[in-house]
Amino acid sequence: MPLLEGSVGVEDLVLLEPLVKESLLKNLQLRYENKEIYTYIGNVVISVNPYQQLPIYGPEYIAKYQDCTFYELKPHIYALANMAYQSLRDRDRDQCILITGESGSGKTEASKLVMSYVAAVCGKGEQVNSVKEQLLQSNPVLEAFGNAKTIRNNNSSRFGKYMDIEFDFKGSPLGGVITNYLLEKSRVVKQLKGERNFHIFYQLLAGADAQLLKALKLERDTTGYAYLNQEVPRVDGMDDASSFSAVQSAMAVIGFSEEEIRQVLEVTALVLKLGNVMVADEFQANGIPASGICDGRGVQEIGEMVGLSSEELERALCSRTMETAKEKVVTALNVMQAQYARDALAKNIYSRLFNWIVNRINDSIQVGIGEKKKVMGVLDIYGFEILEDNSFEQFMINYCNEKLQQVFIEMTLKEEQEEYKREGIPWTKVDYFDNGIICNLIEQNQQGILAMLDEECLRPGVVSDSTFLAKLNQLFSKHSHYESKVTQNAQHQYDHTMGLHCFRICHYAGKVTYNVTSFIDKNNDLLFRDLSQAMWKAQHPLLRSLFPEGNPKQASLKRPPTAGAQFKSSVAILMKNLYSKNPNYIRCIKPNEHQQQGQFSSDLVATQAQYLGLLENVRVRRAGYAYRQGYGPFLERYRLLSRSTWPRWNGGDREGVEKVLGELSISSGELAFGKTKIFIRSPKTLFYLEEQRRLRLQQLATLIQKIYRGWR
Ligand code: AD9
Ligand code: MG
Repeated sequence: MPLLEGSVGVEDLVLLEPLVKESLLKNLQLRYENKEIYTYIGNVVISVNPYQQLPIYGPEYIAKYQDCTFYELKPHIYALANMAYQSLRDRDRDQCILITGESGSGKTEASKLVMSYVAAVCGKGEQVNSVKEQLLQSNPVLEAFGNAKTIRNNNSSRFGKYMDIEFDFKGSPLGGVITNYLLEKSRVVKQLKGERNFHIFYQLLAGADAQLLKALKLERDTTGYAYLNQEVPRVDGMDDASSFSAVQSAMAVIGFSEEEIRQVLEVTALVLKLGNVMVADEFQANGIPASGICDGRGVQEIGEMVGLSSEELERALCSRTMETAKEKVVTALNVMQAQYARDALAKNIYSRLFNWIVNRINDSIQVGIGEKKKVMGVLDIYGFEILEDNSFEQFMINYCNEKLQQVFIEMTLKEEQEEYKREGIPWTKVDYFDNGIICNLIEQNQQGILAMLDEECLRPGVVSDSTFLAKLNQLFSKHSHYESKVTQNAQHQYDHTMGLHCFRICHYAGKVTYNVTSFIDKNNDLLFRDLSQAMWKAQHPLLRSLFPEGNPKQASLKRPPTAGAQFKSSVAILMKNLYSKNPNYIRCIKPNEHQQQGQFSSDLVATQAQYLGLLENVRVRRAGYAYRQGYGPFLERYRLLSRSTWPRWNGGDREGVEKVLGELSISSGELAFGKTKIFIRSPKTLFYLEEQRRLRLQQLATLIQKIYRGWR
């Protein structure tokens, strides 16, 4: 039980004295500098990204953690994975592992550590191994299509991921299901300075052999592609060519046929080629400036590749058909509109391809209905975001984090409560900040911000981001968690730092100002019907299947749900799923902005500690009893403190613990004797015990030395 080691800080923040922000940061820093990247808050693991390979992973460490209980060894993700897996296998409790933190903090690496740990310890045999391989190989495929280099992380996941791993009653893996959230599709057509498009584009160009490139009508050189940022064709330490062969073999292991892999690559190539389709004023129709396609060869190549006439594609990209009950009106798009249409098409093809890949993986790893299952869910999802300019995407991400915080508080308290109940100890209610009010502000049916946004999107008449904001201002001006430039009431001072197009939410993690520009557009997420119909006409089976609404027979006038509504319902499903399981938390922290080992920026960590609610977490955990331990291990550690139990004790563990604590005259309010565990209220008592133990060990050492000298 190495909980208290002076030189590297406390291993469990529950034992921190005094419990303030500064000491929490100092403790994490001290540990980080000693390459102790993991720290507990009870059974929550805090992980600080080391940005270097530490020798604490692999089979030898897995074996060590496999044989131990949670607090026996140093804090580690393996300890958490082990506890979750054992509880699933032996106590039949479904588990979920929630990994949060900001970009680059190490969430995806943590999720892979959990998966590799579980794969190493669960089940054996040919069939089981092939399931494990499929589950593990889903990572390189999803990372190729869903990750990209950003300024914050060279391998940043641009989507949220939840994966259920399913086991049989013996704890052997049967398969799994992956759910993905909000792929950042705008990246397909535009990247910030210093960033790249999704890895797969570069991998394909670097890794495809000459024959494949020729078949896809691609050039190896990335400079020829408008959608690929010309500044950063390569990422340090990343080998695109070898990743490409790894992705192809991973797809094969999962069960993609050669034909399917070919079609996926064709659609990927199609997106790249679409970016090169130049739209410009080429002809004037009836004196109105209209767009035409300059690069006829590109369109023709695309057409040939996917079995679509170039005229059809050109028409879809450059005009728009408005249908009323009586007539069809075709209008030509101007250059800007046509470019917008082209980019919208590219984004849609890519994000639908990504969804298709996730579904295809699920087809392979899915477990048959009716098989008895135990489930471990792993959630690797974007953390709370405050950027310089926060838009619709940040609003969605922060909403999701608000919900996760709600789960966290409720489940942590519930878990505490259940443990006390199990142990027969009275439970006293804990006061905590309930963020339900913020969740409601965002999601409440017919009344929340998302509902207002949908209402604006569906309302006939002139609708704009400004009318949406006006509506919010009118409805929420008195809400304690809503602010804007025009809401001036007793609580809010007139704020000069906030733009006129902004509103601000006081999230549990801090205030975030959102710019409403393009909220309506992003929420609508509509693709011109001309484009979906053209895609559906393509002969290419995969491309065609991505646009079912393009089938004129199926086209209904009912519009698809908005992006906000879809996200809200997928978050609701996720929450329901999480609530049905026993939660385990990994909180990831990024120590510096430079992806550098050894650097610990206190300011940066302080902000994250606040977003992650670490202090609150410790507070909740300490609200009842800060520390608990089974009678056996507790007695083993402290029995040397009592003459009754040292050097020999023949009674039961609980009686032994009672003897030890009784002799030390610890006040009875500090202790609670549960059915299997002793509970200690404040860390000070534990420190006192540790100090007594240290003194006693010194005494014993001196005694032994004396005896030894006497012998000599
Ligand atoms: V993002 O929100 O997807 O942009 P993540 O997922 O939080 O982000 P990621 O796991 O990708 O971060 O970690 C970023 C990089 O940090 C990795 O590519 C590794 O180079 C590095 N990293 C993270 N965790 C570890 C670790 N335990 N050991 C060594 C690590 N390196
Ligand atoms: Mg990630």
